[in-house]
Amino acid sequence: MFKHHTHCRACNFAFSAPGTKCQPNDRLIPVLDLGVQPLANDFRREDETCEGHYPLKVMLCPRCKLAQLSVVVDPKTLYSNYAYVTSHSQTMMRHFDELRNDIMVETTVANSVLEIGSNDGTFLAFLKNNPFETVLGCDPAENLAKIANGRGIPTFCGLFTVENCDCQKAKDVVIARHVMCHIDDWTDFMVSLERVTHDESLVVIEVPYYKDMINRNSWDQVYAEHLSYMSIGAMEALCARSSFHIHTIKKYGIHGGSVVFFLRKNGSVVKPVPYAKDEDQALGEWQMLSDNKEDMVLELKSLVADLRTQGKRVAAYGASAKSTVWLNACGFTAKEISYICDNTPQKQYTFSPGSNIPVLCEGMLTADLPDCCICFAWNFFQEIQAKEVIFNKTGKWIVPVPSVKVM
Ligand code: DWN
Repeated sequence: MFKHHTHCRACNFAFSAPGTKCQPNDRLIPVLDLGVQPLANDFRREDETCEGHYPLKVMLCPRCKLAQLSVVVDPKTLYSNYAYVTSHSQTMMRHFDELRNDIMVETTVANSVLEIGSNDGTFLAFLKNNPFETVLGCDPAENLAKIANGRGIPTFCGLFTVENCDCQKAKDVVIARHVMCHIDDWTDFMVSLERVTHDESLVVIEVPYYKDMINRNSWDQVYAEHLSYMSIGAMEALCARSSFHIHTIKKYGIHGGSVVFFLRKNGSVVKPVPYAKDEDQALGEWQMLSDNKEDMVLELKSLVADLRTQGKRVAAYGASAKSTVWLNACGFTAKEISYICDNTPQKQYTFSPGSNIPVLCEGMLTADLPDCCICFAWNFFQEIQAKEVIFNKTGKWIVPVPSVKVM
């Protein structure tokens, strides 16, 4: 199930849905089109049916320049039983440490924390008694909320909405890591934030930064979960119609480049810290990304075809959401890519959405030693390469982002 997106979720600019009569400037501007694709995390076992395919098109708001998908897939379809689990990698733990330190720089009041989109509670477990006494999670994935509650991280299983958060007490810190861009109704989101915060609360919103996507050619972060591709201007437009303002901004390398917006309530005694604004070249940047996407898909297809002609065996590493986007954009199946190695139990012994390439455990790479391996978890490549010492001796890595490269 999906619906057509008809209002910019940042500045609320009303534009006409496809097929209706409208003036040229009141329509979202199409900037990147990946055709029709399966849901990026719809990893299913042999006897399970997939959720189907959906349009994957990025449009740009002509007013605030927020890039956003043309359709919205029902969140219950996407998240009730979710395959993505927060990484336990050293890369992620270093990021948690840096983010926790930056939160503590911005606030002295840190007894209670709510995390929206808390997944299996990994980040909250990191923050518990370090320094937060009270932690609470909120996540719509029943399978992940069960894990979090089982490990002693109290987690409300449901979407973060006004209706669901009324019962919550105000928290000193509210964190939303890589969840805001998954949310359709930002007006409801900001009102919900107001309900769960007090006058001096700190809100910490981490999202992929669209300029890092442009600079790293990471068009593979476009999939049905990512309804919006955040810019500083879009957050400013949203805050302008809310009771929050941007206190400060910090950028991080995690997930291919992310930005954290530290928000505070209007009227807070803490004064905002000046930050650099986006230069507005969004239309040209997205059009360049779209052109680069075409070239990169052709490059990977022709590289894999050449390797197969030479009789080489090609596998992949990291059954990421990004891998699903690549595999479907290239039209690969198990004929081209034998399997994908992955350390997520929820994904192992399933099949990649659309390509039906089997997902196997990490150990398969050393056991099988293919000639080449495409790392679709390119954002963790250094850490992955460092641990796959046997494969490094005999095989070749292919890293597809920011450009298709044989390492
Ligand atoms: O917004 C989102 C981002 C934050 O994470 C979610 N919508 C979905 C998800 O995107 P992703 O699936 O592209 O995320 P990752 O974390 O880049 O995926 C990495 C994949 O690689 C995971 O399936 C785990 C796997 N992996 C592995 O097998 N061995 C990762 C590491 C570091 C490893 O050592």
